[in-house]
Amino acid sequence: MVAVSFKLSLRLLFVSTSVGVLGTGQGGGVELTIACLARELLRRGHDVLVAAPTGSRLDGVPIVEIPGRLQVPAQSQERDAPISLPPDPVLGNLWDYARSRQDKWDAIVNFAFDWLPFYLTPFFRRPIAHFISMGSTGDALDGAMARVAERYPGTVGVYTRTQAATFTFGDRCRILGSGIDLAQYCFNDRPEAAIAWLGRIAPEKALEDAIAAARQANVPLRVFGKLQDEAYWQRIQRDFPDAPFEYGGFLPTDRLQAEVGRCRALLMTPRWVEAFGNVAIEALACGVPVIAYQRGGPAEIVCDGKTGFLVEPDSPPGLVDAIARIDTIDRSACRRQAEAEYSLPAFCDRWETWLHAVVACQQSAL
Ligand code: HBI
Repeated sequence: MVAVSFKLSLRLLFVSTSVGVLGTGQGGGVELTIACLARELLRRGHDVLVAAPTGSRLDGVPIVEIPGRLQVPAQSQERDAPISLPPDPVLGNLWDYARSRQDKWDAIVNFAFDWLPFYLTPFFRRPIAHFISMGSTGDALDGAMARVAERYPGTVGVYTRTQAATFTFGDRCRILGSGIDLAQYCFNDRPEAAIAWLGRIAPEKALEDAIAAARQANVPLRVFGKLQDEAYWQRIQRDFPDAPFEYGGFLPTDRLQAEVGRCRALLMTPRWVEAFGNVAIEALACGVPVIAYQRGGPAEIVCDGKTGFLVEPDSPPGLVDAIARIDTIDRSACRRQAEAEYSLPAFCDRWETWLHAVVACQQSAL
């Protein structure tokens, strides 16, 4: 007789992405996911602590700060790149912290898109739920992820089906979707002329396509997000000296949603398989239609012709054509889609079910 105690409230240690200090935008969309989930799980009575790089701050979320050098972003590496760690790696220090305190937690939740936590999984006594926040970027990491998906079925979660399909083990991933706290986003039905672009300013996000489209459509473009790649930003300034765009900085949610809500549309121009695109549901929550390349997560979010337009990837003229038609979209339909599909309670329900399964499965395996 195996006594499996089904505890209603879980003790969860979240281990953060290793490329950014939480609260600065360096961690990209997964930062928003960590913040929303931690707050909602705490509200529901679970015990949650987030281990994150020194300097991390998330309102209402207990954080233990771990020192060390940030990891190089996986998407900046070649597919066949060897795994590398800087001296005094924050990634190593995060996982040494998790190892030394693992018995205090029912499960550890990994948010780092890195080889180490997947490799270390068999060395832990406690179950690790791995949340994968991007599509496949490298062979060595894919291999470590595939081994965990094989040996620990049900412990790997992703945002979308499209994202899962970029991995050989895609059929073993739990599709969790995404969600945001809609109470923080106000519906705005009276947009001004400008269109918006949100995200980390880095090559894989192809901001240059959005600027080219805005110039061709002769509409002002407002850019918001973490200035991640300085050289890339300089190239953009040099290549588009006369384009009508302005940089609004990386804003906290309350100010970002007010700025985006005033815009006629959000442009999403990912050069890569965007795993999800949290910025798309933030825009929809404000009633802002989304014009996106038909690629990755946004292709699963935008209802073409109803809450925005999906256009041929890497084609600024396609973006221009969609901008010309954007006023045919009913902005309240955008808000309704966010409420129907991306509410935080629904998202957190899916995560709670998943995490209980990960804990129960490990107990029965004892
Ligand atoms: N790269 N090596 C590495 N580790 C991460 O955790 C990571 C990353 N690149 C991007 C990233 N995380 C997040 O910005 C996205 O997952 C959202």
